[in-house]
Amino acid sequence: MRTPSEVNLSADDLLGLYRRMLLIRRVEERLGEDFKRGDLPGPVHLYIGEEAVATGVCAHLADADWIASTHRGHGHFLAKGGDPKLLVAEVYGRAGGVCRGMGGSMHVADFSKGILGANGIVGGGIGLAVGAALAAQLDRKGAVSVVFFGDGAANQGVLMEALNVSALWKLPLLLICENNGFSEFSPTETVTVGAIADRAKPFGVPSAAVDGNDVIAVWQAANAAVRRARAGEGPSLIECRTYRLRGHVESEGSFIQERYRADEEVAAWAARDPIARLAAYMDEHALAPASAREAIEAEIAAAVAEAVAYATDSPYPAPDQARQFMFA
Ligand SMILES: Cc1ncc(C[n+]2csc(CCOP(=O)(O)OP(=O)(O)O)c2C)c(N)n1
Repeated sequence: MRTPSEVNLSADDLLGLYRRMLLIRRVEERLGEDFKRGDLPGPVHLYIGEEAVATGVCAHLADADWIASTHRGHGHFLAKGGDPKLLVAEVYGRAGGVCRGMGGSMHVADFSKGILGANGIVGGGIGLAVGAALAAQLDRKGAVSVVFFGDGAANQGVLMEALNVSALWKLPLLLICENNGFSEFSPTETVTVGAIADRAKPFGVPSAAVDGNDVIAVWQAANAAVRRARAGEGPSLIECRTYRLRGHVESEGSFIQERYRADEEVAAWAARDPIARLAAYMDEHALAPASAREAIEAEIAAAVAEAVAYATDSPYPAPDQARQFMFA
């Protein structure tokens, strides 16, 4: 990691990144426990281990900017400023959820926060984000559009279409690939050839490959790409190498018996946990006392408890509403 003088982030900025990553982590740990108890109405794909990507990118965004997300979308929602109460209630399937409990984990969306939604279609967010980038360009207010997608989604043809049209029209778009080494249970190298970052090259789109478990590295790469997009210079692709510390989906133990990754591999990535790494960086450079992080931990524990209480108190949607709100 770099020295603080090389990093244009204050101690408060770093604590802000720490707070956001920890919020994602603690909310999702709770959802994982809820799933294990059988309390959730559907499956959840947890983002635990990948928090630095959404956090480092969304730190540059305002409500007027857009993001489109994936089936692993809770982290993007929270990083973009989505309300944890509305997220948890949505995952619980309650009427107080951000989509009235009718979307669930894979469809958390909040247009008032610029969140176009999680997405059950692998690669589905890419086209949505191109559309939002075109709208932002036509609006001329300097907004940008960001899509998060997995390494598996990088093999969908829509990525090439997005690179082509966004380069041609200089759209304010960030393509953020979260390369966590797997598509479901297939190691990336068994289904993907070449470096994903290189896919931008033939289109003349700048690209970078960064350590996706280093929130400062992600922040820096996203900073350059967002500035470029806001200046009307067009799209960028950033490949963030990261790892999901949990399964593909929390229910996977019920349908996949064989091990698809070694304990040593999981342990090696756990040792590169993005949250612990940022804490170690702050300690190493005496940027914030441990007590500041303890206060954040307590603040987040309270926020998670509040979100769970709000969600638990919220009723299920009325059955006769099942076909309402489907079209706008
Ligand atoms: C178009 C489409 N094809 C297949 C699936 C089934 N599917 C769900 S998640 C997934 C793997 C996605 O891998 P990746 O994009 O790398 O994201 P990750 O789960 O690793 O975050 C697949 C194939 C789907 N949801 N949509």
